[in-house]
Amino acid sequence: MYTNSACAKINEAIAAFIADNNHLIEKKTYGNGHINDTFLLRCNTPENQEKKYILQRMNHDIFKNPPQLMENVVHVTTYLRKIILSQGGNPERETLHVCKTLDGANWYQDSAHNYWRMFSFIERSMCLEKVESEKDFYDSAVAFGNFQKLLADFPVQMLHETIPNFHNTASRFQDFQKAVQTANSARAALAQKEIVFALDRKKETSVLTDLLAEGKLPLRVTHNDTKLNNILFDADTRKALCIIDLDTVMPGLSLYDFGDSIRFGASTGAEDETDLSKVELDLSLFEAFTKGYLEGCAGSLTQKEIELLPMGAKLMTYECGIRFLADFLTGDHYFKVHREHHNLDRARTQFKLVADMEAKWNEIQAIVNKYRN
Ligand code: ADP
Ligand code: GN1
Ligand code: MG
Repeated sequence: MYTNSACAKINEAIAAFIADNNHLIEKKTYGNGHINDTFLLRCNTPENQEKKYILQRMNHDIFKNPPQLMENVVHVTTYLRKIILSQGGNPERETLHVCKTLDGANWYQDSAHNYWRMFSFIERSMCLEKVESEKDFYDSAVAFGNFQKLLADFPVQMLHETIPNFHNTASRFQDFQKAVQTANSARAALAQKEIVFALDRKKETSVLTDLLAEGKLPLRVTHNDTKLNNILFDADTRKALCIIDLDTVMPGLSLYDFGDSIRFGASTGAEDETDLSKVELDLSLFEAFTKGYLEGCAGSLTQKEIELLPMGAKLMTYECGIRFLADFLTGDHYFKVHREHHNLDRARTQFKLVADMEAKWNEIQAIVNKYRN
């Protein structure tokens, strides 16, 4: 069982990764991820140097097979490391480095069955929780596009599917319908308007998966969780530096990566903003990301993919909304929540954005058309 109190085992995990002659100066919770438990460790080495690490307890309720997940992460980072080196880059900063346990393994299972992993902390980097300038967002787009391009020849058969049907919106819709049927009635009453909004859009849920099945969209190796806080920026140059959170790197559609970035970064409000008047799609940010993503993919996207970028944005936003709402209706077991009705607030921002995308559909398409050919 994956429980919150299991972090009591953190010292056991630290001892599995860090040798006795390193002095632990500090450990603290870190970052704003919704899924794993992330800690920053500061150590003093025997040479009296400070070294930082990111220690994470992987959420094994969500990722059912953490050893397979770590196999993916090691394969992908080893592959990226070689390409980055061959291009004259610095792999220590431009991709994650998985630290081994003292026994030489890529992960550790503690006595309460929690799975842990450790990464070198990327120094002089920063993580943005919200877009602060068009340039930041453009840079993140180039980096996510480039990430996909770098993995274009990665041997797909080596990747495990860490969460099956992760961005299969039609299958997410079915899960959502089940959540509505089994919902806590008080919560369902609070979310009536949102439930109707979600059910009304059933028809569109299979648009992308149908095109994939018909062979009209190519399956690629994609990141699948391209929100802005899954990229580190160089604190000195403010350039996009390293794509992190590789837990869901799997075969997918380019539209998933494009769409998920838009839903998080091109919104004028935070993902959990409660004042919905502050939430809309910023067309300038949409344009900056579209331009950057196409540049990062460097001509590898097909005309069909480009044509469907608006649909990718809308469906990823809608999908995230129904996932938040389903979690709210069934008791908040998936996404970490920090206040009452947090997941409902999150679902509301996603649906507000979907509605705004629908209202601005012609403008969005015009922007994408501008960058076609
Ligand atoms: P989650 O899956 O819960 O979102 P992430 O892997 O995204 O977890 O990590 C959470 C946060 O920790 C990130 O948003 C980032 O701020 C920070 N982080 C993760 N890995 C590193 C790293 N190697 N160096 C520096 N910061 C990191
Ligand atoms: C989760 O792990 P994190 O916080 O980067 C989730 C994404 C959602 C996102 C919403 C494995 O991402 O799918 O889009 O929250 N990750 C997983 O903020 O479910
Ligand atoms: Mg993350």
